[in-house]
Parts: sequence; structure tokens; C-alpha cells
Amino acid sequence: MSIEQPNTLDESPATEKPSVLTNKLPIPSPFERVFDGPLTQEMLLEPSKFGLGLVPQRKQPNATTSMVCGFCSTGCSLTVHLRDGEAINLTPNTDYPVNTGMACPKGWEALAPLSASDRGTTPLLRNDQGALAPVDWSVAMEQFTDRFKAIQKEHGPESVAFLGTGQMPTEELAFLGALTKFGMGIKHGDGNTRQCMATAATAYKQSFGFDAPPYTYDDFEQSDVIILVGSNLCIAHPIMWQRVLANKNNPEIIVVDPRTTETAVSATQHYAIQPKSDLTMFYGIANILINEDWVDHDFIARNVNHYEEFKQHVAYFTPERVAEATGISVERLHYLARTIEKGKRVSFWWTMGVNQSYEGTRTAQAIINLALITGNIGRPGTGANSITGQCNAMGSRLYSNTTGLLGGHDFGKPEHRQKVADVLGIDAAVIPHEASDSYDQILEKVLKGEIRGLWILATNTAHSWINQNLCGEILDRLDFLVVQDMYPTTETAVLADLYLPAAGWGEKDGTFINSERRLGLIKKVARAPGQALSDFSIFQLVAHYWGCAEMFKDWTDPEAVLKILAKISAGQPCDISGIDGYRMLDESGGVQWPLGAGHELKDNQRRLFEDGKFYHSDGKAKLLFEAPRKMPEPPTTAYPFTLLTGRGTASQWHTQTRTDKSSVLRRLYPKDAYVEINPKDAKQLNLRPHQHVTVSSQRGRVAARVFVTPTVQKGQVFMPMHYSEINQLTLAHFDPYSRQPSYKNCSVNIVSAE
Ligand SMILES: Nc1nc2c(c(=O)[nH]1)N[C@H]1C(S)=C(S)[C@@H](COP(=O)(O)OP(=O)(O)OC[C@H]3O[C@@H](n4cnc5c(=O)[nH]c(N)nc54)[C@H](O)[C@@H]3O)O[C@H]1N2
Ligand SMILES: Nc1nc2c(c(=O)[nH]1)N[C@H]1C(S)=C(S)[C@@H](COP(=O)(O)OP(=O)(O)OC[C@H]3O[C@@H](n4cnc5c(=O)[nH]c(N)nc54)[C@H](O)[C@@H]3O)O[C@H]1N2
Ligand code: SF4
Ligand SMILES: [Mo]
Repeated sequence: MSIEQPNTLDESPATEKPSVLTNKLPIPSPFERVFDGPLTQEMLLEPSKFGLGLVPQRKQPNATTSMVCGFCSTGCSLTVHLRDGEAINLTPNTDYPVNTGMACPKGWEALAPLSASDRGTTPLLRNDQGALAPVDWSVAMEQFTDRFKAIQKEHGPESVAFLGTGQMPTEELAFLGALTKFGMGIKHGDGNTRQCMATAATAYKQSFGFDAPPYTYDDFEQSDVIILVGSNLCIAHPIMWQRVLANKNNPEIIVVDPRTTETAVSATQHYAIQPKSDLTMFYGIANILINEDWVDHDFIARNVNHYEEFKQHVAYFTPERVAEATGISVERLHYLARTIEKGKRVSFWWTMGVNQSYEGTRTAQAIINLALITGNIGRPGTGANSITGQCNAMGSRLYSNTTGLLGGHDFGKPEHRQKVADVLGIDAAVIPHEASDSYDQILEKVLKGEIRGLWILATNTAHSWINQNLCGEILDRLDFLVVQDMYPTTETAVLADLYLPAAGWGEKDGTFINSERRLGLIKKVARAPGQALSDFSIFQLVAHYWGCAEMFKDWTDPEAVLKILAKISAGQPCDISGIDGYRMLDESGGVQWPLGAGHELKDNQRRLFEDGKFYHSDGKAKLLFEAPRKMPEPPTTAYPFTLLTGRGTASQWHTQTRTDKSSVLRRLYPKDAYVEINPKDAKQLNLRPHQHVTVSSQRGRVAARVFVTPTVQKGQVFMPMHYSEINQLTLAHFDPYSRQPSYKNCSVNIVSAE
């Protein structure tokens, strides 16, 4: 890749107040070394002695450095090849415990989005003619503070909110959360992790007492029965799927998914259930396990609460009833239960087919319950394992300071607020006493005029949010919308009053926490174009202009922030106080939490609950359950199909702002929206392959092309989420506990558009 505009100021934009921009990157970044002064002979010979071990040596043409990928939560390590300190190419790292030399197409193409021609190079402010026009950072920051402060003055501090992401490093997420909530008096901020992981986080908290996915990827290789629920691993987590294939136990691979996905095709058992019948299905499986006495009584007695109530609850879910609701025969239900019973190391995995549901929390817990009653947790190859989505979804769950106080703490607990305040050296009184409103509640308040100013960072709300019919109107109602993104061209950024150009993955340092709780490093190997700044530097600027920089005087650089967070985490289940800095992460192949201070990192494949102790005060896990509910929008004569949505190909990432920038990736997926339909339905509707159709729901109509395929069942259709029209169709409804949108069930009609 080429970096067209040499930025002599590097991280320092033109501003009248440059004092806050003197931060130095903690890992001596290649650029700092190349531009900041000569390395001595001694340093070159023994770089680690001088804290330079990660630094590609100047003028060394073949220097490399490794960092984790910035797309999915697998957290593969990529070796970046540098010439004169600039990234020119990359290859998968052969020496990292996660991916052991493999990467998916997105990983291979991870540098391409950085050099896209539509990168934001300066802040843009909407002018009197209604157009976004370039301004310098000082004007941008003055507008930012003046406008937001004016709104807060007129309508109260809660009239400004933010929507963040699971795609920024932990240090930036923590900075955003602390800056807004402690520094700017903002109470409400949420992120796209709500669209993705809120259900799993809520389910774990309620069941285990803490949001704690118990597994390590090695479990994929250790299991003899692997059960994937609503998870299309081949497409969404291809390198995890490689780990499944590396399993030498000849495992049963079981997929529960209404579609015959790429993963289901490769499985040994596929249960093509009716959409949203999972809860009934898993209660039914529990019923069989209990009736056949295929449960682990010792484990239950020692480590689990509410077993008797659970037993009574599932008694209703007889195989006959369950077969009727799920479309899976009584014999096959028995076969699945029997497979679980026969397995010595059974692992249960789930992703969005579970989380994105109006009863997702209880469904996730129905899976957790199966692991608990069969004692399949805390041993190699077992677990009730939620797979995360975005590269730093886990970091956002623990450190974004939105639903939970920094470090997995609780806003509602005075002792937690005091602990965090003490570490940060701030007055505990500035810490809100309650968690933030959720994404949907924030947008609802915008609609009601209660929230007038919104700061959206690293998420593309105007494409990905479920309530698309209202979303445009909602964002339009704001007095002031700030969008901070790598590109000013996203569906959301074009609506902004102020656009702030952000550096992306590869242009900054920090850490991501992957699905198996592993902190991995990202590094600055390229310079952001023009005046674009890392989100970290933008937060420093905001703190300065807002007048709360003093509160963040120790937040000098990402590594300093990681050290602060490590202190905050001490004593928590997600304790990382034993991580003493970036060097440790770099040298050890990442580190899984927990690692408390004073604990040696002996094993880098660690799982939780090996001692059977959970995080509730009595040390036991809870079996939680509830009656299943009907799908709120079942098919009707007017809208006869259930629309499933999700990932289309391994080469497409979400709203495509990044993957669309790679010519290699673009060749690997269809350009325009398409809808997959069963051959029988296509025949009945007289539709031929590739025909143009209109897909409509009660909320919207979108154009698409027909893909006729038996991978979707009769009466169901599938559309990938990557095309901007998709959420004009979906129905805005949510899980009551997690407030996660239920993206994968609404009713649609299909008619020819030719
Ligand atoms: N290539 C690629 N990889 C990605 C991403 C990407 O955009 N592109 N995004 C990342 C992110 S953020 C996430 S969250 C993950 C998502 O990873 P996944 O959850 O694996 O992906 P999805 O395709 O959204 O949904 C998985 C499956 O749920 C099924 N499903 C729908 N309804 C139901 C139901 O009622 N029950 C059951 N059992 N299954 C159902 C769908 O048919 C689909 O195959 O992927 C991550 N990885
Ligand atoms: N119908 C339907 N809708 C869905 C889903 C579904 O399955 N079906 N899945 C949902 C899920 S699980 C998810 S996670 C969401 C994802 O939805 P989004 O978060 O909206 O999707 P992205 O395209 O990843 O948006 C990330 C944005 O951040 C920008 N960006 C990337 N890196 C940086 C950075 O370092 N700094 C800054 N400031 N900006 C950056 C990118 O350019 C992009 O605009 O979509 C949800 N929407
Ligand atoms: S599997 Fe995920 S982390 Fe690995 S290379 Fe692909 S996108 Fe990156
Ligand atoms: Mo996600």
C-alpha cells in the first residue's frame, strides 16, 4: 500500500493548542523511530534491552512485526512486512496460539482499506449551504465542545449521548467511556456490541454471576462432541472452523440452524429447526436427558442451583410437543440427547442465531443449562461457549464503561464506584449510579426530543441498526450529530453535522480481547492519511477542549491506559493486573484473562470454572428458564416468508465500509443485494435464478436478485446483512433482558420486479 500524503506532523494536527498532542506511542512505533532520531549501534544489536524489541530496524528492508487482525473476534495474528517502517504486505503469523499460520480473506486483505481513496483526511463541518466542508482540528473541536455544551446547558447533561463500538482497542473504548461519563457529564452511551453480544453478556451474568465465556480455542480440538447453535463458523469465524477441523478425536459436529449453511454441510448432524424454536428444542433435550437420567448429579449437587424447579419446568417439553414446534422428529431429538450423553467432552457454542432473538437471553441460558446439568464445563473440550463477533467485542463488554462500570464493575455499587475513582484519582461523585440506557432507548429518546446531541463512533448506525425506517428520521431530529469514522462516505457519516477523521486498525496501537478472553496487540504500522488521528488522540483533544484534560493527565498513551485498566481490574473475575505492559502481550502470544498480579503465565490455553466455582456469592451457577414465546411477526398470507439475515461470505464485513475497498475481496461476493429462496417456493412463485424481485415487509421494500437454493427451507428466505437496504425490512423488537435486536425473524413477501 502507499501512503500518499506524508504527514510531517504525524499525530499532531494543526491546532492552536498542541500541548495535549505530545503523547508518545508506547510501543516505539516504526514511524517514531524512523522519524524521531537515530538508533545507536548498541540499540540495534540488542534492541530488547532498550525497549525496542518490537521496532523494525531502520533501513532493514525485510523487517516484520506481528499484530492481531482488526476484523473478527477470532483474533488471528498477522505478520506485517515493513519497508522503511511502512507496512507493505502481510502474512498470517505461524507462531501464534490462535491461528497457527492461517488467515481468512479479510485478514489477508486487511491493509487494503487503509489506502482507500475515500479515507477522511480532515474534519468536515456542515456549512450554511448544508454541505460538509473541510475545517481544521481547532475549529472542529471548538464546534464539538460549543455545540454539545450549549445543548447540555439548554436541555440538561443527559441530552447528549454517544454510540460506540466493539471495533476500537480497549484503551480507546475505556477512554471514550471515562471521558464522556466522568469528564463530560454524559450519562447515556451504548455501542454496536448491543446488536451483537448483549444477550450472551446478560445470560452469562445471570447464570454465572459474571460475563465470563469459559473456553479456550483448544477446546475446539479437545471435544468429542461439538454443538454449534445459530453459528455459521465456516463463514463468520473461518479460522475457528479450522480449529474444529484440526480436532483429532473424530468428533460429532452438530449444527442447529434453520439453514443448511456451509457449516451445516460439513457437520455430522444438522438439525434444521424452525426459526426461533431453539428454546423449546433445548428444554426438550433437557427433558430427555433428565428422564433418561443422563445428567451429572454430582456436578449439579455441588455447583448448580434451581435444579428441581428446572426439572419441573422442562417436564412440559415432551419430545412430541418439541417435535411439533421445531420440525425435528422425536427420534432425532433422542439421537441428539443420546449423542450428548455418550460424549465425554461436549462443548456447546452459539452465536447470532441465538443472541439476536426476542428471547435470546433465555435461549443462551437454555444452552448453558444443558452444559451445567451434564457437567460439561470446566474441563478440556467442554463449555457453554458464546463466540463473540467483532475484534474487540469482549473489550467493549468489560471496558467501554457503558452497561458496566470499567473493568466489569457495577455502576450501582458504591464500593465499585469508589474503587474505580480511587484508581483514577477522581471524585467518586462524578460516576453515574446506573448503567447507561441501551441503544434502542437512546434512539427512542432522540425521537422524543430528549436527546439532542449524538456522537457516533466506529459504527454505521444508518445501515446496521434494526429500525431503519425510523433511523434516518431519528438522526435527522438531532440538533448536532458528530460521526467519527475512517471514512466520511458511510451511510451514517454523510448525515453528520461534524465528521471527525479517524485512524484505523494498523494506524494505531492498542489491545483487543478476542473470543477466548485473550488480549492481543495491535500496532501502528502505517500512518493515517492527512490529518486523520487515532481515536485515542481525538479523545485527548476533546478532553483538552472540553476542559477536563486534568482528569486524564495520566492517560498519556494507550499502554499507560492499559496499565490503569489493569489496576482497576484487580480482584475482578476479568483481572488483568498481572499484565505488566505491551511487551508481555507481544512476547507471550497474547494473554487470556484472568491473570492477577503475582501470577505467572504458565499456560496460555486456560479455561474457567475448573474448580466448579462460579461467580455468584454462593459459588454456584443458576439454572434460569422461562416459557417460550411466539414469534411476534409470524408469516401471513400477505407476507408468507420468514426472513433470516446474517453473514453472506467470508469476504464481506458488516456494512462493507472496509471490505468493499479491497479489489480482491470485491471479486469474492455478489455486488448487489440478493435473496436466497427454496426451489419449491421459487417454482410456486414462478421465479427463475437471478431474477430481479422486490422483497417487502410491513416496513419497507427492497430490490434484490433471486438465488434459488435448497439451503433455505420452504417458507423461509435468507438475505445477507452487508447490503444497506436490509434493515428496512427487519422488525424492531428486542430481548427484554439484553435489549439486543432480534434481526433474524420477520415476515416478508417476494414479487417479481421484471
Ligand atoms: N465474514 C464475516 N465474518 C464475520 C462478520 C462479518 O460481517 N463477516 N461479523 C462478525 C460478527 S460482529 C459477528 S456477531 C459474527 C456472527 O457470526 P454468526 O452468528 O455465525 O453469523 P450470522 O450469519 O449472523 O448468524 C448465524 C446463523 O444463525 C442462523 N439463524 C437464524 N435464525 C436462527 C434461529 O432461530 N435459530 C438458530 N439456531 N439459528 C438461526 C442463520 O441461519 C445463520 O446461519 O460474525 C463475525 N464474523
Ligand atoms: N439485518 C441484520 N443487521 C445486523 C446484523 C444481522 O445479523 N442482521 N448483525 C448486527 C451485528 S452482530 C453487528 S456487530 C452490527 C455491525 O454493524 P456496524 O458496527 O454498523 O458495522 P461496521 O460496518 O463494522 O461499522 C463499523 C464502522 O466503523 C468504522 N471504523 C472501523 N475502524 C475504525 C476505527 O478504528 N475508528 C473509527 N472511528 N472508525 C472505525 C468503519 O469504517 C465503519 O463505518 O450489525 C448488526 N446488524
Ligand atoms: S478469521 Fe477473523 S481474525 Fe482471523 S483473519 Fe479472518 S477476520 Fe481476521
Ligand atoms: Mo456482531
